[in-house]
Amino acid sequence: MLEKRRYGAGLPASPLLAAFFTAVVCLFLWRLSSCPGPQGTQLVAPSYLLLLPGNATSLPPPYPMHKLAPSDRTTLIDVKDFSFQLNNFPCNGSSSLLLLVLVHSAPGNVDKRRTIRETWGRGSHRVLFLLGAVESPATQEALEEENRTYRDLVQGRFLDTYRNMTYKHVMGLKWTAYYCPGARYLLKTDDDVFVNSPALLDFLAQDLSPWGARRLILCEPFAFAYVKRSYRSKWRVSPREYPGRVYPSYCAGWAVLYSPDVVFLLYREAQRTEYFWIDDVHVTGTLAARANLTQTPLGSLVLSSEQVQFMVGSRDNHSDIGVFLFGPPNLSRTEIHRLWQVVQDRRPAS
Ligand SMILES: *[C@@H]1O[C@H](CO)[C@@H](O)[C@H](O)[C@H]1NC(C)=O
Ligand SMILES: *[C@@H]1O[C@H](CO)[C@@H](O)[C@H](O)[C@H]1NC(C)=O
Ligand SMILES: *[C@@H]1O[C@H](CO)[C@@H](O)[C@H](O)[C@H]1NC(C)=O
Ligand SMILES: *[C@@H]1O[C@H](CO)[C@@H](O)[C@H](O)[C@H]1NC(C)=O
Ligand SMILES: *[C@@H]1O[C@H](CO)[C@@H](O)[C@H](O)[C@H]1NC(C)=O
Ligand SMILES: *[C@@H]1O[C@H](CO)[C@@H](O)[C@H](O)[C@H]1NC(C)=O
Ligand SMILES: CC(=O)N[C@H]1CO[C@H](CO)[C@@H](O)[C@@H]1O
Repeated sequence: MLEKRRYGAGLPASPLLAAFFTAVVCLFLWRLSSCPGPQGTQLVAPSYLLLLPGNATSLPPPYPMHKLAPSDRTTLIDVKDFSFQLNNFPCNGSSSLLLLVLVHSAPGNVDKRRTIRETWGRGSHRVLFLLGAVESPATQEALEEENRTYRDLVQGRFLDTYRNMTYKHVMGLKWTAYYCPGARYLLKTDDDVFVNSPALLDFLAQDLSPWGARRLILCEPFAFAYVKRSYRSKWRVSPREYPGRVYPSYCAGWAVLYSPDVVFLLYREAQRTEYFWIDDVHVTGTLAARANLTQTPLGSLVLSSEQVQFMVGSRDNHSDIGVFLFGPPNLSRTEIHRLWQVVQDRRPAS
């Protein structure tokens, strides 16, 4: 049933197949005992599990909401009177959705949001933009207008500043747990990233599983990253904020794919863990470690900046570059439009 697909320079097929079968075996073992972790085997066992039709319904539900505190709904980490200023419910009324995408966006990035809506935001997946609060009433008025037009904004009552990004990330997990528990996969990304959404949907359904997964954090992991102590660094962290010298292994925040059980585990951990402002370190590193979760590398399913320049600079469809799922971060709107055009040209018209 797993069709062998060529991912160009991407993940080779055989480790994926191996991952798939190990996952199936693990799934059988899971209910009898616990699955062997990477430490228990010589092979690098995948840290995630894939679901099959028969298992999808027999496993414990990914969102045991009763395990959360009674005040959970109105709490966001240390904010005790949390609420959504703008909210939308695109998942109501459909019990299953393959992919939900939550895009971190700054309130002023109206053009970046428009670019995503015009390009990779289109398709059978759902895309929402996560925002914090703004101080200017005029900006808020503009956001409400944008919300009425596109119905894709989620705004929380915390100020949208870069030291508050962990609120945004955890708000995304909260939103998913409360308002979109049927989504099989959650992608967290940023508004300057290109997501090859048609290829990503194929990858989820054919190379992972259309019924979803468990314990999956798919991303570009960083291991042994030193805590920056230099006063010149934008990412300077004081010893009081983070006493350790090295961060736990964590994901580059611009493309992180979560399975639903992971969304819940990280959310629950976040709600009872002290705030730390570098959101990718905190959520995909510190909290993941506390929940015994490990990251799976995306490998070469990500385009390099050189490949983007090459694709943006010439006219053909670049079938030689092979399948990729993400462009790198910090892309301009022109680059995103061009990549979308390439992706459209490469796909057979349907
Ligand atoms: C969608 O469902 C949520 C809870 O599941 C509810 O709070 C919300 O009011 C619903 N919205 C609509 C528009 O149906
Ligand atoms: C945002 O848009 C949705 C959909 O049009 C609407 O139901 C909701 O009331 C809007 N929220 C605000 C605060 O304007
Ligand atoms: C967010 O950031 C601002 C300014 O950096 C700060 O004053 C505020 O306390 C932070 N937290 C929340 C919940 O808004
Ligand atoms: C994580 O694993 C350790 C050691 O195997 C165990 O003691 C701990 O209870 C686990 N924590 C969670 C949240 O599963
Ligand atoms: C992002 O791209 C701009 C030009 O498009 C460049 O000036 C800037 O240095 C880049 N930033 C990072 C962090 O790469
Ligand atoms: C892409 O270009 C190659 C060579 O120019 C061509 O053979 C191929 O059919 C094109 N693919 C699509 C989907 O247009
Ligand atoms: C534990 C469990 O539910 N296993 C099932 C997983 O799915 C396969 C295929 O549908 C079943 O044969 C197993 O019984």
